[in-house]
Amino acid sequence: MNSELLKSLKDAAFEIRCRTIREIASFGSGHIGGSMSIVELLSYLYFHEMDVDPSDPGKADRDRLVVSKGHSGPAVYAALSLKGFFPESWLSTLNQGGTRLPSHCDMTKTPGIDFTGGSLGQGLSAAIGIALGQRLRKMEARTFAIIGDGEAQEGQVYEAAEAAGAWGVDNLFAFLDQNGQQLDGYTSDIIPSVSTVERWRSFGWDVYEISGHDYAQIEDAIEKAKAVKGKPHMIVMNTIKSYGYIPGEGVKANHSMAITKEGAKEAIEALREREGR
Ligand SMILES: Cc1ncc(C[n+]2csc(CCOP(=O)(O)OP(=O)(O)O)c2C)c(N)n1
Ligand SMILES: [Mg+2]
Repeated sequence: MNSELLKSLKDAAFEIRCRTIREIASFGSGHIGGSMSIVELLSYLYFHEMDVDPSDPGKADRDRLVVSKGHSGPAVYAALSLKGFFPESWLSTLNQGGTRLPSHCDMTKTPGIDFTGGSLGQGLSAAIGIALGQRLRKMEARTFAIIGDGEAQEGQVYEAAEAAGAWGVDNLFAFLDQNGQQLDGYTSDIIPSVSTVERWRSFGWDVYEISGHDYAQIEDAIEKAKAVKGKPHMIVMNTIKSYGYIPGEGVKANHSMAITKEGAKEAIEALREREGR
């Protein structure tokens, strides 16, 4: 990856993280863990990979992003505001009465959101339908989807996996946020699972395993995946839940946390210091 692009993506990620922390603090609590673990991916998709236009969010042949783990809304909204889909000031209304930014992503409320999440397990199925629709209409557009590793302990995900593999839905690029935790504990304590890579391969997918916090690895996996035809693509991202909200890193059950306005300032300063900004 060229150094100019890398710098611009790192700057975007830092800004998305700051906005996410402040946004959650404006409500007082929220889903910080699974928001922070996908920030590198969101910045890569919105600021490099995806063909989306903030001035025309409903454009029919745009790329789509299904954030199936819809509780990561705060980070998605931070990214959309930075991209220009709506003003940054909306972020301080997160989850409050009358807001256009509910705690879980809702495509009927927020410009730029392509899927209504909240009930886990369904997004990959929806993403397959969207990708097939693009294919039927002979569009160049792609569908991207983000699912959680706790979410991937639900059966519907594997019905979707099997169907997409069988149908060779190669304009579908899915990302598994393998942050090791679900709502109140470690995924391995809840269901110790077999290798995710082998599992997805067995369903006929084109599979990669990377660090989800490393832009060069994200780029490499997506570029390789784009060259593979006839199979859906799964990029398993090893991530740290709450990455960049330092008080939550390494904490068990850091899924949803209370953050005060003062705490937000301190957390942003700590991140600034760690990143040498
Ligand atoms: C069908 C369904 N069951 C349970 C929940 C409650 N719930 C919300 S988030 C969550 C944990 C999700 O874990 P994971 O998919 O790993 O998300 P992440 O770690 O990325 O936050 C659960 C169980 C839900 N939203 N939907
Ligand atoms: Mg998880």
